[in-house]
Amino acid sequence: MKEIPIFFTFDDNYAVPAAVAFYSLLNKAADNIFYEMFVLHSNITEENQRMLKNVVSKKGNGKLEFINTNNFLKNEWSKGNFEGHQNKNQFTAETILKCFGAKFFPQYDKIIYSDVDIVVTDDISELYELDLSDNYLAAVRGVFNKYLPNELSHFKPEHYEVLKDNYFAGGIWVLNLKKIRENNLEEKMIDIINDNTITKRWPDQDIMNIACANKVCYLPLNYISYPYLIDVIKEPDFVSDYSREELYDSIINPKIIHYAAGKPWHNNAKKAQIWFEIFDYLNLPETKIFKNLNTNKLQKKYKKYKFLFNIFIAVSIILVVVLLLVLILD
Ligand SMILES: [Mn+2]
Repeated sequence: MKEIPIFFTFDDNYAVPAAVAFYSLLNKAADNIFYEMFVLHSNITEENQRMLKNVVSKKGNGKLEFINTNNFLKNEWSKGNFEGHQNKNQFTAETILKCFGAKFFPQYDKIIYSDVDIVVTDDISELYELDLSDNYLAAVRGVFNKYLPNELSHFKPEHYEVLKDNYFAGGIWVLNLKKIRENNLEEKMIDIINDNTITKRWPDQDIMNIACANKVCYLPLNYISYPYLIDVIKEPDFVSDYSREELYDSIINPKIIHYAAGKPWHNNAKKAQIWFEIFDYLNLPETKIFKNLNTNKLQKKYKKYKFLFNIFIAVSIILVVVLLLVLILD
């Protein structure tokens, strides 16, 4: 058995997506692989912790542990220059914890980090075998860096110059904890968090990219297979550092499907079926993060009728007043 440590960090709202992600990871693991799984968190309920442990124990090839971070960096998060504050649904204080694996996992020299808005569609244990040499991490180069105008436009010139060809995404990392400790990189990252002259649009990614510039080992795009990429690459002005072969290979042979933009539970994601198959199998509940298409439609209908009803009431009142005036003046 080969034991592979992997950690995740999310808040209580993401317990259900995490269940799907965990099951898919264990379900696709090769026979000789055992995952030591950890969750960094500050508010996941006992009930959800039990539910997630049950999901992990289903396959018998993983163990799950919850680590309460006791609000580590919560204060820095609330005061920091994070554009993500404007979009509380997308980013929470937990987002930046993924940069701090060295602090929370002193027992390891290397660890995998993964998002939980994913479905793992292949064995990914080879990630742990990668020779990181003296790089801080392995990550996937951003596929939209050159195409989407707001991907990197927030960087100051000195950061932009360094990162424009190298900026990596945040969905999956292999962290070289030994190297990170040796060079006190976590202190440097806290300085970046506290430096309000640096705008952090993509909180975790920006911190890590600035701190790790030029010390990165790149993974194939297959580890972040974007469901919507197939549509984007057909745009006539699409540009990317990836070749056409690499782009299509990530779509045809995904290792991890990453619902980075549209989420299956918002009913607006491509390739959502594979996610819902696992969701159904695990008998998971539709929690408050779910946006049900049917109820939304009903709500829209109700709004329309409410509008008409209000007009009807207004017109009736006017008619009654006019009628009264006519009667009085008569
Ligand atoms: Mn994600």
